Amino acid sequence: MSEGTTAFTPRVFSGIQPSGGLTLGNYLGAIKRFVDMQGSGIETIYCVVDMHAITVWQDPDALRRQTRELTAGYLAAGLDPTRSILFNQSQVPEHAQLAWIFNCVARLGWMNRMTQFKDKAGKNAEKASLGLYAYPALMAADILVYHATHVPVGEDQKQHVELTRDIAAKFNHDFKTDFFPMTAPVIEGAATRVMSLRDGSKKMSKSDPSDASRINMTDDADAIAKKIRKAKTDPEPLPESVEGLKDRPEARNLVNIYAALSGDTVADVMAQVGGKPFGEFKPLLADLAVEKLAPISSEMARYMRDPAEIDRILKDGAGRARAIASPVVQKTYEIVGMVGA
Ligand code: AQP
Repeated sequence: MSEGTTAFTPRVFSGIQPSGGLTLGNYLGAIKRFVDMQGSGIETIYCVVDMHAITVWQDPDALRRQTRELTAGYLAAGLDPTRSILFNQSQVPEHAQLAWIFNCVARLGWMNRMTQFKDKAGKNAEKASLGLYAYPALMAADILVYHATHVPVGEDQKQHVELTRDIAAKFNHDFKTDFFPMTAPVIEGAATRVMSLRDGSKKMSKSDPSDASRINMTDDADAIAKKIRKAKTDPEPLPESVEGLKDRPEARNLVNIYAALSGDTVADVMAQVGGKPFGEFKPLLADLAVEKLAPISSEMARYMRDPAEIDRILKDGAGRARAIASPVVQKTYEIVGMVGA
């Protein structure tokens, strides 16, 4: 990890929205890397960002279930709540407190450039919630309320982490301070952008209306094999080398998924499977996906049978998170000039 502000103690923060079931994209682009960072000797803080999830409509019962299911996914994939701080955002009100300050720092012009808002609001932006528009300022608060120096994310979140740096820089400049760090996005590995199985130009997403477009972490072996068998591809066999994947988005996506699941480089994978027809490659990929995902999904199911234990873990994590976040908000209020801070 590099590029983060050196004057600050390295600290990792990241989060996932409980806006649906977890996908293979969330696992490979985020959770698997969160787990890897847990052993790096740096403090790691991971969040279920429920306040982000409600920027689009969430049924309350579904939100409760998805929050616990995402927590179960974190735990089943290997996050250890004694080594990482694991909590849900709404239990730490300092995120919302700092977000308001950042709403007053961020400029409308910056927010208007956020591509995720444009994608999610679609043609009907007038009907989108104000929260969806302000989402990146809340994300900046999530990160900076812990003075996090590094944020592991998928490619799609890069622009939001850059905005976080802009907000920190403007705050520091306006108030003549160096209170907030310049956080670095950490976007690494073969699966920083896992694409839809139905359309190689769209990212795999939990809110895609087509279930066939994604592998869910709760899918059983049959469903995984079927979705991979039906994944859209072109009619040619796999190319012989990595360069041959360049203009073949669907083939490249499946090879990237294989590499991320196996832990091999894309070049190694191509050395093993280059030239094979999809009829041979897809069953290999399906077997690997089942081998890697089945133990996680059965662990998730085990955690979900004890929701009280999940809630206890989240509450404990929230207490530890607040111990870091509260002094940061107090100091921010003091810098801004709030009386009583
Ligand atoms: N397809 C993906 N490939 C790689 N990484 C991905 N991530 C999401 N999709 C992919 C990464 O997962 C983390 C959590 O994302 P999120 O749930 O907070 O929001 P998102 O990026 O909007 O994810 P989804 O699945 O597409 O959710 P919805 O459908 O609700 O919008 C992030 O690090 C993200 O980069």
